[in-house]
Amino acid sequence: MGFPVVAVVGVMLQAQLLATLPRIPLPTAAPGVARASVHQNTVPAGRAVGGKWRLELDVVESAWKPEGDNDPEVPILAFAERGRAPLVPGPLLRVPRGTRMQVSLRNRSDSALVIGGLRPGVRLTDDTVQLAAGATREVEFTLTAVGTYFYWGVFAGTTLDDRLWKDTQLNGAVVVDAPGASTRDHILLLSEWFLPYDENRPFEVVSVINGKGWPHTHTIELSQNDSTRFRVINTIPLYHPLHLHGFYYRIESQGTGSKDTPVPRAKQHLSNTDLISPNHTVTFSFLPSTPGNWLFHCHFAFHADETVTLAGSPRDSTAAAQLAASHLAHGANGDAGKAVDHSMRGLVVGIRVSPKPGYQAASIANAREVRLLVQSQPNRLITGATAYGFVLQRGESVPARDSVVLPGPVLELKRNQPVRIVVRNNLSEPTSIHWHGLEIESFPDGVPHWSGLGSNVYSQIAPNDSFVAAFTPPRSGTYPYHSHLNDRHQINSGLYGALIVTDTPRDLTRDHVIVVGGGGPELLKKNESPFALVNGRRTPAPLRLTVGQKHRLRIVAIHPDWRISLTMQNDSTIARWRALAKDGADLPVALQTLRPAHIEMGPGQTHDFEFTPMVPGTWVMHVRSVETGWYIPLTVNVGPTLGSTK
Ligand SMILES: [Cu+2]
Repeated sequence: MGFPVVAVVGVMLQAQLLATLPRIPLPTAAPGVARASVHQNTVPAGRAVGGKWRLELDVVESAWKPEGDNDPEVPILAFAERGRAPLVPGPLLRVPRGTRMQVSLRNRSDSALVIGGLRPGVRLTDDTVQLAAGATREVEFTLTAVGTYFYWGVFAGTTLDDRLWKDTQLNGAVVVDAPGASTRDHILLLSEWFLPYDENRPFEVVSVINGKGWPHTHTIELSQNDSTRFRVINTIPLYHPLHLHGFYYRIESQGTGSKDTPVPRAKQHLSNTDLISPNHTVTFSFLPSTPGNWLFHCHFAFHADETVTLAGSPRDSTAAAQLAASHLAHGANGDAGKAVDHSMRGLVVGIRVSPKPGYQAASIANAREVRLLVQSQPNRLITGATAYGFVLQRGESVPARDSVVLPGPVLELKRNQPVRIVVRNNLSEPTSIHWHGLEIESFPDGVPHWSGLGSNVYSQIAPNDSFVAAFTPPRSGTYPYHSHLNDRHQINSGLYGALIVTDTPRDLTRDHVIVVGGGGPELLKKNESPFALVNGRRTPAPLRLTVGQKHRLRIVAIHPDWRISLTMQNDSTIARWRALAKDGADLPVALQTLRPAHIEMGPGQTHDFEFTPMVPGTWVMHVRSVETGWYIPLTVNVGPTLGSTK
């Protein structure tokens, strides 16, 4: 299956049109409105009054700076405790289970609103409060269901999913604690301010965690080996594949916003990358066992890059005109590949783990050396674009400088065996490589200007320079490795592959790798790439299986822009496979179940399955983006037993 040429040309024409339209100035807040403050959900709002907990919430016109002091300020409606500054996110509602709540709501804006989410466990239709402009209402209820939730506001006549810029920050965390439970946790509320235009102009958007986008998000400070809990609330009407660097976590509960469901202990498994649905919550805990600087971030590249920043957005018509002129000068796609312009933005939080006294990093003695070259090959991809990719150097003979392998070669590492991966950058731009999911020291983790410990901070790999990533992989499993610099461009162009840690060498007749990744750079600065590859091709080579044998299928999802779905079927029959591992960690026995061969995955996730075909024949693994765009079938041929006469 290929892309119709017509569609590609259409998209390119659109790209040229878009580039000619200037951005227009952002809306500005009315003079004199209150400035919203941001906060980290550490101090519960309200006060005890006669055996009840009283909370007085106003909705006010406000001005908010979602990024730095010199970045744009935008108008919003915000929640404020009566008599106090408006807050993004709204004031924290946190009480013990059984608390009788008395909430006073006042709408000081000039728009009719609907407020909801204050009474978790109550049906949505019973849990909304109509609030006309200028109106005040009192509601009283008891909070009975332990968990993580959020309250919200929307313009009357619209729903949570309709919110655009003005009402998008009307969100506040709700946490109901079991009596005596620890409240030492971190509550992270994701929101976005989104302004689309009717004309063919780039939209304006900023995505934030607790009111700020990277690099202005609040850094979470942890102590080595001091276990912690995150409560994550997604008020954005989009999925996010959230990734924790360096550590595995266990999901303790998953919520819909109004209902929070604990995960039984036997079904809690280790993972490091999970999709959070729109308006859902997730609560997980982890042990930060290795000190240094780590990240928790969205693994959709365009939720953690220049797409989701207002920095540089025009604030007046002069700036808009200048920006339009520079766009024209660069052409439709002229600056997409310049890593020098790139920095992370949006849905990224830093985590700093302070070392225990006397901490010493494990020494990497007697390491095996692997030489990994980062190179490019012009005109290799469907668009005629340059492919970026990896190639392994074996022995003394140096691979051609314009050779790349798509996807990157499988890096085969042995558990507990130290390795020195010498990454040589033969690109004409900087790069950086992240070993996704490996529990290693921070310094080789590969986040430019962040990974490291104390003053020993890693930078990036300059053109013609090398970096030695030295570590000892502690766990056998399936992982991605990929660029962590200018991710959207570099990963879509091919800088990704599978890294497999084993105890014993793999039997390649029974152990198969399926890597789903990018197939070409985005065509427009703010749009996703419509191209994908399975095992480096749009028509991937068939897998060859043997009847009656157990086969391990290792699936790596590393397309930076899309959720993908994989379904293995034979006509209308869906195969059955046994789940073995997720994100490199073996599943608990209770989860190693036989199930239909269907899985949805976000970028950065891996899943291992065991498949035992019982009859010869042909299966097809249907690989597609969940949202739209592309479909790639992978044929799975099941041959007779070796030595069989039939
Ligand atoms: Cu995201």
